Amino acid sequence: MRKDDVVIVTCAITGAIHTPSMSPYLPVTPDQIVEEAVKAAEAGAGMVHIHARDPKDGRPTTDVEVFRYICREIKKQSDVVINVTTGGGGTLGIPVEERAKVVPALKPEIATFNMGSMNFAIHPLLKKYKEFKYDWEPEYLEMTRDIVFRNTFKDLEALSRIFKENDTKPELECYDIGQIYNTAFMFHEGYLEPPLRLQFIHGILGGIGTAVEDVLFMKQTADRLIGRENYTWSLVGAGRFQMPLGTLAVIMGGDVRVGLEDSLYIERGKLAKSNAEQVEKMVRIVKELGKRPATPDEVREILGLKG
Ligand code: KMH
Ligand code: ZN
Repeated sequence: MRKDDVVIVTCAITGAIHTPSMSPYLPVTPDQIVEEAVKAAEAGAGMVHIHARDPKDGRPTTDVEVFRYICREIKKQSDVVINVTTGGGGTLGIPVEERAKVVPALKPEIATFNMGSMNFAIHPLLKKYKEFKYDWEPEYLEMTRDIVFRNTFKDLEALSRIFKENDTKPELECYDIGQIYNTAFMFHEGYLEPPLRLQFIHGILGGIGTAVEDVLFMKQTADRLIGRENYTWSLVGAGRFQMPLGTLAVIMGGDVRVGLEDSLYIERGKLAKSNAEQVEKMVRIVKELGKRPATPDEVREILGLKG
């Protein structure tokens, strides 16, 4: 039985949204990603969420060997739970088997499982950031105007098979209400086994917004369709909603994700100097609210990971 004063703080280290020119603190080489992950764990993150980037130019990649190196080096220094992405790098439009090949290759304890097709646009960042070090950066942002982040039911079925075969726990990423319905469908049809792990992602252009009502709507819909006893949940607030919505999630009894994947800032107008800085801030908030961050072993127990 989970203690209700314990909160899982996840740190998403680099992601595939931000590009190297946007912040000098965004880790892009494998060694930088490893170092940031280890420091985030030392600051109180019980889980780190990992994307890989091309060591040459920081472009997101699905190269399994880069993931293998990053995971191996983190494990040498920390027992933090490693959650790898199957969300895609390089282009969000690539087929699901390609995006998920890291699962059979590394058999991670937990990995992301995106719950539906949607627009997933980051091109508005082109207005904010005008100077780029690499040519791929503006092209990558522009591309998101015209691609669909594809996760059809056939894809979801394929993914659920891949996760089961490798005993990897799916973290079910829901960016909008319809994806809670998709999750409930997949659960009731037997593709997903309880206890489910959901993550509500608020503030991606193409998904649900960042109002308190939006969070309540996601949570209440999940309770109604899936059943409170069948899942645990975490929340991501994108951009400037990272800390406020994270705080709301902690108050509501959920878990929380921070990290430079989701926001480059520590406060309005001030870049975060590291992932650990954001973890420290969230851990301070968690403690102020009378709770504490879960250790990696508590994360394993709460989520039922293979360890
Ligand atoms: N980039 C986040 C909004 C994934 O990696 O598959 C969602 C995410 C999903 O982290
Ligand atoms: Zn991610």
